[in-house]
Amino acid sequence: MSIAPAPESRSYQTDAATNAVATALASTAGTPTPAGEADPEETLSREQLDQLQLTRLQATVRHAYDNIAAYRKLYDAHGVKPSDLQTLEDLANFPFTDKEFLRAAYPFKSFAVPMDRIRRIHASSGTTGRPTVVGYTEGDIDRWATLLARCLRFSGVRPGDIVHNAYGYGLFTGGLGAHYGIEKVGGTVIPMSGGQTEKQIQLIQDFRPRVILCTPTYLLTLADAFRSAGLDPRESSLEIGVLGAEPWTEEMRQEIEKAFDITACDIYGLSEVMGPGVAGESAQRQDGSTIWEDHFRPEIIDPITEEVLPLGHHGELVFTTLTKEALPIIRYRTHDLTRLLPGTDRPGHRRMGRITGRSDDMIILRGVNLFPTQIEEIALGIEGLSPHFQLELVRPDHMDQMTVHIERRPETPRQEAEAAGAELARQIKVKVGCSTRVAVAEPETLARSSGKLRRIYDKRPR
Ligand code: DLL
Repeated sequence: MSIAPAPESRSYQTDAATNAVATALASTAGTPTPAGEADPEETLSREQLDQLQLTRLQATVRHAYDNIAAYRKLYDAHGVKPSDLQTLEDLANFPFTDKEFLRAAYPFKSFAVPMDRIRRIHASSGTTGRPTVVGYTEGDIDRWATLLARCLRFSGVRPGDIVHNAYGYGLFTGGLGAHYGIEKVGGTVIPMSGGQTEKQIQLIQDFRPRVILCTPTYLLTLADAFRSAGLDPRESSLEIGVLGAEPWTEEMRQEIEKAFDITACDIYGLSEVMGPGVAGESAQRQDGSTIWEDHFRPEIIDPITEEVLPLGHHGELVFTTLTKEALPIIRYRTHDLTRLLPGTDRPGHRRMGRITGRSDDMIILRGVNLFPTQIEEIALGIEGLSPHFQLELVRPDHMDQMTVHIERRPETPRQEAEAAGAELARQIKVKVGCSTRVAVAEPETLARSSGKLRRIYDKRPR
């Protein structure tokens, strides 16, 4: 592994304008909130949020332009400047950014503050090439913990709760991001991290946490491990799961809730924008994650034409951060496909629908577009099939073929499971529009993951 060169020495703006930005951002550091109550900014009306967003957006764009060479270059090339941002709608005139934009600034050139103000680094692995590096100031870390605490509270977590944190610790934002939020909400954190499944079971039995944080697929792995140990997961102390980091369906929520007899809520986020806690779900409503719009401005765009789409339309989620000091990110293309919905429990803040997939996870099979969540949804509606499946793609004789490898449920006899597999193939053909093979596998034979699960094994020649 190569050692990154020291960042070039750069000068950072310290004029009155930037000081004003710092003051505007600093004023957002977390205000302690009594148990169960909303932060004052959580209850702002849409009009108040629009006003707040505009002020923070103007400060963020100015901050990025003044302190990050890549933004200055991008905006100069596009002929836009911070002062062009007079209304929220003006944001649409600014160019998008993406993973490549951040990678080109590897490792630290995307930071808008001097290195001595960076308190923490995380990185998202990516499957190839350089990781995407993200950095946080002390204020960023504090705001992150506040938002995470907000999500946890929204999902029913209370001060005094013991919280088993099985998101991976390390460069991944899940573990540490959740950790500080649990402390901030007044909970007791068990910093378990991912993996060591048997140990997880032992600690859940002994420490009796009320809440668990992990990916939805890992919670299913834990359910199986409980049963293998002769224990009933429904008898565990767990009452709430705050689950995210990978796409999951309503059918999966029901599967998990039934397995553990818990309330399962969604939590969404991505490293480039902050980490977990960009949006969280109300335990009362379970109607999709509410985006914390005092800190993030979401947009939905058509991924092909890049046109901004109205509320309710399905497309690619784009985020602009409003209070980030170290790594302001403007119009960042997440590749996550979903739609924006009006606010409910927090009426001013919009919600997001479930992520149906990532545009880079879309399988194109003989011209038909397909996402693993579609298979999950169909499979979980068929008795005898488990939620453990993988999609294998091959191309013999220049013809794409997909096989769904799916485990039967342990209590379902082989013959019945085969019939269920044939039913799965039939329903995929009817609902998705493509022919697939289904291979029914024995229980606990397909790969499990302690974090984000890989569903797609694409073996087609590039
Ligand atoms: O996965 C942050 C996170 C950690 C979120 C723990 C929730 C819980 P990244 O590794 O950068 O960050 O991956 C971000 O994961 O763009 C989505 O594709 C996916 N993702 C995250 N949360 C959800 C969710 C973390 N609730 C990428 N539903 C995102 C669906 C999700 N997909």
